[in-house]
Amino acid sequence: MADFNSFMNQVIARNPGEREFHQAVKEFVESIWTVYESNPRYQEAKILERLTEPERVVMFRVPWIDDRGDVQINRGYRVEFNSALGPYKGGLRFHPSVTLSVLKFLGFEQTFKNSLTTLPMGGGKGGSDFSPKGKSDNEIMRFCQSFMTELSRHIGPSTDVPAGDIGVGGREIGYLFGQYKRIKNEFTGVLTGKGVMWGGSLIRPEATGFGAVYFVQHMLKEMNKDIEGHCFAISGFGNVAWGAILKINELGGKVVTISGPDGYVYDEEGISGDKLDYLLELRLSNNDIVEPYANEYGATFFPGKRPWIQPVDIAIPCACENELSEDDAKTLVDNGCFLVAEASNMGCTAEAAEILRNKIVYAPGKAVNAGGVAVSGLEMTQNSMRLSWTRSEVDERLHQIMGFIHDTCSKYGAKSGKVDYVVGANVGGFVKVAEAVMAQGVV
Ligand code: 2IT
Repeated sequence: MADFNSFMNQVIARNPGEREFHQAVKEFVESIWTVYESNPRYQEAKILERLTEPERVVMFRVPWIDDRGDVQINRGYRVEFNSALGPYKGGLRFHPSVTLSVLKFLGFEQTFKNSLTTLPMGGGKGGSDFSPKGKSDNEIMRFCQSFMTELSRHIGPSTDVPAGDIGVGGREIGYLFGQYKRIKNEFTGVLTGKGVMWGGSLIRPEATGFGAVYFVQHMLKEMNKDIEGHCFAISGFGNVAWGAILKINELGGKVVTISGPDGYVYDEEGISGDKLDYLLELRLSNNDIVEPYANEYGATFFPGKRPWIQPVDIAIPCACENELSEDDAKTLVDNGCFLVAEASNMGCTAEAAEILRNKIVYAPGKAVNAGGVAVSGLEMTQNSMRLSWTRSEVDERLHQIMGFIHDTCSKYGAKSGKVDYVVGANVGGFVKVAEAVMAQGVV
């Protein structure tokens, strides 16, 4: 008989010190355990042992020369987690917090997220501890070129298709793509998030945020509510926050917060119109601070604080893992927040997620933020067909996919007239991957 605690102990012993990876595996395995326990086929095939072991991990040196002429060394990674459903697919993160543990947790989660999208994509994640903060455009280009010089040996349009994540946007994808093309002498869909003039998909920059809001619309519909008239707290000020705010405004909601590593901004008037374009400027400034927004628009800046102390109806974390703690969850609930949807990956700590799940309505990142990778999947399709779809074609498919994901959550997470989105997303993502692994034999 399988035992959950001994399984987790094995995972911890095999991956010492990898806290984020342990956290992601624990949350996932806990919620699929009854399915696993009641399925001897999965146990005999050691499905969980196989799903928690990446198929391949590549780690490499990334040497580059800064503007002063000094040699700099960073560490590059690509975690190719699981290819049962398609080529490895997932973003690249450039941030000083990047470690093997972080990328393993992200690659693990990506596998089930990608499964939920209904598109044929395996799971992977990569990146570097490189910090774009304060770097010049030329430094970023030289770093990207050096990173890709090694990464190009391991990826390809039918093997592994990276994209952006924190610290990797359209500019970085451009430099990475250029170097790949130069090395391989091939113009292929090896990366997603490309510029629309050279193979990118319309709506990809907006997709994670738009998809998250479409998912929230479905959650609200279950409660006979909608976006209009509700007040939102958003964290972060990057690509995901931007897309989410854009869509919330369009649907009649009001967003009053954004945040950065320096603190959060409260804008009573709501973040809309020109203020949204200003977010894009802030990101490209490479300073990684949000305070200038407050100065520009006369909003209030709370240094060193997170936005979760602000009373709101709905909170959407859009920054990074473990950005919402147990205390934050309690404060949100006490202040009347009734829904939290993670647009960041594992945005809530395990303790926070537990509180939100029991007291209000909560959905995890792998369901909520899957719109980003879904439109990446659509970019791959368009690249294979060598044509591009219109904005409305892509948006319609994104809508449809977020609806499918919500249906899957409802199907597998139905619990006394409500939806448990953690169980729904994890079991829904798991069943497909597990069946594909079974069908493909011991490989
Ligand atoms: O976390 C994510 O799903 C992403 N960073 C997007 C991955 C992708 O391949 O578009």
